[in-house]
Amino acid sequence: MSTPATASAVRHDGETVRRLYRTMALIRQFETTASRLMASGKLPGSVHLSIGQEGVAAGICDALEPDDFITSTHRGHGHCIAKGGGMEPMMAELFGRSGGYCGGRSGSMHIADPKLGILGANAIVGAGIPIAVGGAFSARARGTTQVAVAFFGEGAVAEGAFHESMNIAALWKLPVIFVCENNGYAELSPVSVHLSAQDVVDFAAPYRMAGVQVDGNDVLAVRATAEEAVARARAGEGPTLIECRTYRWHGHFEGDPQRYREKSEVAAWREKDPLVRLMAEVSDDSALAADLEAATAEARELVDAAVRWAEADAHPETSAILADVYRDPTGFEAADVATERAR
Ligand SMILES: Cc1ncc(C[n+]2csc(CCOP(=O)(O)OP(=O)(O)O)c2C)c(N)n1
Repeated sequence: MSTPATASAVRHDGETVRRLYRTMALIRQFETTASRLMASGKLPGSVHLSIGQEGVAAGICDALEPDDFITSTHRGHGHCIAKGGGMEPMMAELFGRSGGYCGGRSGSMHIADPKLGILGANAIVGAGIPIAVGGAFSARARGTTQVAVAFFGEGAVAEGAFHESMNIAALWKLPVIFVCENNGYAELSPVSVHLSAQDVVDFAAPYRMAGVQVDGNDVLAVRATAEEAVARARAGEGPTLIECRTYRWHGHFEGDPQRYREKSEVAAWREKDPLVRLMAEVSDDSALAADLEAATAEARELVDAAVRWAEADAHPETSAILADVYRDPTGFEAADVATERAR
């Protein structure tokens, strides 16, 4: 696995370390709280948590600009938070309340906020990948410097959408970054039984694109890898496939009895906690370490406040159930053309 040279530079940049840790702490706190709420029966539907994988979302999104795009998965809270998602609308969406990002109609797996460049989490495995390629194509067509990131698990690598997207993105040198969070399992199946290649990064070569495998629990290495991929994309040099090796501490979904893996395996990965690791990296700088401790307390307060906000929020009206599903075709073309021209 490679550790880009710039990782060591970032290691000494206190502001970047603070930002990365703060993002990871927010994700950890948000999801730990979601787990507790789910267990106590307060959340409807189902949630899939990324606890243990925070280094990927934080490291990749930190290298992006606010108007860059991301697409996400059924395990997408971390990606949305790292791209700037607010605690209150995120939490309200999990509660199914009207102040949620999608008016309480999407639940955990479909959070979207186009204003933040979040083109949507997606419960269909692999479905976000071509959407990110579309975002990159639109950036090219509009002449902007935006890049698009597709987050997906290694389970999506077995889908046709992944290969079609890789092919066209490489052929057209689109500004897109394919970020595979390889956590070793697709639902209950280990990689060894569902994927021909054990290293997802091996799929970069046949599509003639840059490929990097990185330790996903080393947020500084992820950040540095992302920076290089973003620079490549913005320079018109085409896409990059980044395989981040990581692990989810919780089951595939909350309540999953997890009979498919050994407790010792989970315990070994918990030892590689990305937050503890970053904290250890800066332990010789007591002021910085104290700031990181404070970020944990701050994250707890923000998430607790978001829970109170969401619980007090109203349920959506039943009559709003089809809102934003169908677009009124009246005046569609004229309005769209005017918007595009005004850009
Ligand atoms: C097209 C499609 N096939 C199957 C499923 C059922 N399913 C939901 S999550 C999942 C596993 C996904 O694994 P991976 O992409 O590795 O992501 P992870 O859960 O590990 O984050 C499957 C098969 C689905 N949602 N969509």
